[in-house]
Parts: sequence; structure tokens; C-alpha cells
Amino acid sequence: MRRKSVCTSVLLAVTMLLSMFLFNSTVQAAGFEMEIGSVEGCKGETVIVPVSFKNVPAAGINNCDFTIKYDASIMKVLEDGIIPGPIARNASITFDKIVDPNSGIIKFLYCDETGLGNEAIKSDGVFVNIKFLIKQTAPIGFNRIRTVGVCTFGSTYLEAVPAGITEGNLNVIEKQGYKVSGYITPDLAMGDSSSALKSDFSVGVAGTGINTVTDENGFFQLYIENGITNCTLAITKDGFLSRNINGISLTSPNGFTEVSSVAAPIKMWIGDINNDGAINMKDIIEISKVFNFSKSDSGYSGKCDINKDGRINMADIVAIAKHFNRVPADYSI
Ligand SMILES: [Ca+2]
Ligand SMILES: [Ca+2]
Repeated sequence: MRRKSVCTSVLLAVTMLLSMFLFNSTVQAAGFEMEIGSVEGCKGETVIVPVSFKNVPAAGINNCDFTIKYDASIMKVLEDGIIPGPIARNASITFDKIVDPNSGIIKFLYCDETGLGNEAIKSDGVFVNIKFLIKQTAPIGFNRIRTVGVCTFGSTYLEAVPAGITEGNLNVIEKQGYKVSGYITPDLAMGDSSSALKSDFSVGVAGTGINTVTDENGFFQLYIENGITNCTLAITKDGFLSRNINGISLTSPNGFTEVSSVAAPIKMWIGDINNDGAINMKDIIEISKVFNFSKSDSGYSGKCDINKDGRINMADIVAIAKHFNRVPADYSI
């Protein structure tokens, strides 16, 4: 964590320094463009908005610095929802971002730290994919996704590269089809189900690309195209034993199916730290590697802090013990 923040500081400093030089000379690589994707989806769905570079100059894009603005009342960037694209080289070092979920701002930084052009962006393609959840309160219609402030792009030779910017949008649509909703909650020994633990369960319809995530109340809602009358929901979240809910019939007369309620939510078992489909000693070993670490320690692992209280200790082991030696098939018992 510390190393990453140091990296961010270094990237910021280098990018700002380069920007000062960049204004002194300009490469005439007419035609370089950055395009923010346009997507559509309905309330409760997740969508992926790509940000792509086109007509990248032969000298490559050595560094860039730009900010994207979206409507935070309509969309939410998912946790781990900013994924560097294939043209970002050695992204763990060269690529960084800062998200402000309250104001709907994402700042992107890229810098070839070799200084030799070895990690400059040389080809056209997707620079970053941004995964958004469309909020349940989102009204039907278009919402701009655009840049704000100065967007700086620099070549390997420290020349400014002028960029044409195409803004994108999210079109929130009314979707036809069956609606499936429900509530999910972690089944914890301490009975604590704080909102941090209820949100961000991924809920997908098996065999389709339909997917959403739970909100802070553990609520989810999906729309399934007419024609599918029966489905399986696949529920996953980092650190939890994955679960399938089979045989959901969608043929209720009003087209609306509730698979679980606030009073009787679908329960998920925590403790599959290594995501191998079982809660066992291997997971305890993962926790023991970071035992007694707290959030301020560089080795702290959010995944091992089962109850999300900022410390990795016996309480987390106890939380795992509740469903020790269980596999997904045990959920039906
Ligand atoms: Ca495991
Ligand atoms: Ca803990």
C-alpha cells in the first residue's frame, strides 16, 4: 500500500515535470485521439466503459495526465473497477489512478519510468476499462462521461501530443424482460453485517453476460431477457465461498421474482481466502502470514481482515471457523 502511494507521488511529480517541458514543444502528430466509450444499461446493471487511444504517434505516448468526470448520483465505480487496458505497458509501475467517488472524478496518470521509451504506449487500443454500477435511482436517459481540465499527452521525446477528445455517455434504458431481485448477507459468527460486508457481491446469471453487484443493503436487481424461463444465479465475492442458486423460475404472472428478502436473505460463508472453492487450513495459513497486521502496515491484506475492522487477529480466525471444511455443495444443507 505504501509502495503504491509512493509510486503515485513519483508518477505525479514526474508527470508534472514533463508537462512543464511539454508546453515548450509540440509534435505534429495530427490525428491522435482519445475516445471515451458510450454504453447503455438499465438500473442495477454493471457496464464497462473503455477509454481508447487512436492514431498513437510513432514516437509513442510516454506519459499522460487527464481527468474524467461522471455523474456520481447515477453511477458508481466498482471496487477494483479500474482495469488498465492492453496498451498500458507494465501497468503495475507505469499506470495509476485516483478516484473521488463523491464528486465523480477519476484522475489517470501514466509515465514510462525507464525514461528511454521502453514502456511508452506504441499502439492503438484500450488504455483503461472502467466498470460502473448503474444506481437504482438512476433516471432513464443519457449521462455524459467527459474529460475536465487540461489533458496532457507527451511523446518519448518530451513533445506535447495534441489530442482530439471524444466524450462518451451512459444511456440508462428501460429494459424489457423478467426482473429478479433479492438480498444477500454474510453469515458471520459475530453477527456483524456492516454495510461494507453486504455490498459488492457479484450476482450473475449463469450462461449469460448478465451481471450486477449488491448495494450497501445487500440488495440486487437483474433484468433477464424474455425467452429465458429458468435460470441459475452465481454469487461471488473475494474471500467468500462462491454459491449458485439453481432452478429459479421466472414465469411469475407479473414477470417479477424475488429470490430472497431482507428478513430472509441469501447467506454467504466467508473464509475462502485463496478462492479455491473450499474453506480449510489453506485459508488459515493465508491469514497466519499477515497475523497481527493492521491497516497502516504495508503487508496488511484486506482479504484476510474478514470482519473489516482494520486488524487481522483471532476474531478473523473465529469468523472462518464457523464454516470450516465447507464447500459450495454444503450450502444446500
Ligand atoms: Ca480456500
Ligand atoms: Ca479483523
